[in-house]
Amino acid sequence: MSGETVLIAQSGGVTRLTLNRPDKLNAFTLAVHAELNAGLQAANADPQCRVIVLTGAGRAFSAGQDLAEVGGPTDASTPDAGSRLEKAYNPLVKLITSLEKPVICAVNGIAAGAAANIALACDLVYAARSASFLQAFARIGLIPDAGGTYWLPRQIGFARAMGVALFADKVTARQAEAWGMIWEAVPDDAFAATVRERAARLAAGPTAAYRLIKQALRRSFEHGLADQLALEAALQGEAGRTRDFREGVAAFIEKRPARYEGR
Ligand code: T3D
Repeated sequence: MSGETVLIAQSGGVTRLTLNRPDKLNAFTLAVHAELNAGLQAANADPQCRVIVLTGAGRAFSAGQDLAEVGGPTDASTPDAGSRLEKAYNPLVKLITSLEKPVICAVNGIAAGAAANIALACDLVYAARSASFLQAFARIGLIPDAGGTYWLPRQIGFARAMGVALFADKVTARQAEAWGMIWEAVPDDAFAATVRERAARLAAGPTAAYRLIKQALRRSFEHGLADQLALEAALQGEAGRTRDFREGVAAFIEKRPARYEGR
């Protein structure tokens, strides 16, 4: 299943996709987009996959768009920045946010440019303490993209969003955690094991309910209270009809661990 630029491995209900251009800090090319897109779609459709982990090989998560692939501003043969977003980054962000399984982003090292915002589109972000997030765009005369202007004000507030976008300084993993931009900054020596343990824990959980939890939280951005309450009632109706709900209640009554099947 692995391609040249994205490695794919599956074990114990967890599908791991690793961006694999370590010598270029896993910068995104069109080939990376194509392989990542196909890998995510396959994982979403695969009944054996209950959790997806996205990470990077080597010392970086990713340095964002491969600037060598961009071409000069006068090179008429390369698509402009806006059309690259429409063709590659926007579909990727929409795909990640529509996946039915929990998506963990394991930020093993720097996440710069579009890659920082692709991380923010994932459901849970774990970062190694030595990792950082860099809205690198203003350093090269661009604006935050791949959802950055959407996630940042919602996650860290307007003042911090403006500061990180304009100054384009690194945000450390611990700062990102303290600001509510990510779920957890983990000491480097515990990072790999922590991500493995959290992914395994989710993979053994009621993954049908996770799909509905994701929908409820993601759609809350579009709704007022009345609409959100109605959505909760509809999705809870669905959750209440799953085998996992019956099993969860039975396990509670019988004082034993639940055995969830994800349906
Ligand atoms: O036009 C459009 O497509 C619009 C969409 C834009 C989306 C974006 O993501 S724009 C933002 C693009 N990313 C950046 O501007 C970040 C560029 N990289 C850096 O600023 C630095 O590399 C880092 C701060 C991330 C890390 O610095 P450092 O000192 O640890 O590593 P380095 O020495 O700069 O990089 C190591 C190698 O990776 C180096 O290659 P070499 O010289 O050893 O062969 C470097 O050129 C390469 N590399 C790093 N980032 C990129 C890259 N190669 C291509 N594209 C990159 N983005």
